[in-house]
Amino acid sequence: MSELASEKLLAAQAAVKQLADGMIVGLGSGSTSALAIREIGAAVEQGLDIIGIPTSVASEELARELGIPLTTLDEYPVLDTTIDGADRFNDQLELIKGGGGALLREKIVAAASKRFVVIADSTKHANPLGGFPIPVEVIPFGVQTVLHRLEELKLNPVVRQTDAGAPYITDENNLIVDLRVDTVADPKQLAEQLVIPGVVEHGLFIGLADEVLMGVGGDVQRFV
Ligand code: ABF
Repeated sequence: MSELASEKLLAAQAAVKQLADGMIVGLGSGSTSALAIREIGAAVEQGLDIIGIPTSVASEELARELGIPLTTLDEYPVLDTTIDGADRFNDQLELIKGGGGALLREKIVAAASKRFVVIADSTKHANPLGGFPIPVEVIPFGVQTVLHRLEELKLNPVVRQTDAGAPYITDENNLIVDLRVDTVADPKQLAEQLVIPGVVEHGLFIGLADEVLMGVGGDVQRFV
């Protein structure tokens, strides 16, 4: 196993250890979350009694395959905890998420959780926050207007495409616009600038994470 994969696994295992019987658990998206979902699947097989709420179609399919009982936000509008990955995080626990395109459901689930635990490998730690495009989920009807405003703000917006060259469509049937900015000096200020009609949500997660568990070498470092 590569060092990166092992760091992800260590972080995922540390987060899954925190789970207890009776919890409603948000299941994140991406490769690190997939490792956590696999660990949860194994724990459920051993008798752990939790119910999951997936943040993406991909995570839902994986959880179903593993036999993890699932529910919805309609049934449980408040979750006990959510375990999810991130593209970048800083020492203030501010995150860039959504490289995998699931930021809208991820943010809804994280915000509905009493506890939000982020799992990451050591390449995700960035002070200042940056080094990864910031995704913005946009309603197709308003995309040109939103792009115009983002250009005015000098945020270098690019509509995300699939490998086949078609526009990338999210689980909620929206488009993703990636902001190609290097570093974000003031994430809160940028988040305020992104309140634009037509923008459904953006990938800056501020004031949501309770802790980040980062695999580094053979250890797990905890940021709170
Ligand atoms: C999700 O998966 C996303 O918010 C983030 O974009 C991505 C991280 O993926 P990985 O764990 O594969 O680096 O958590």
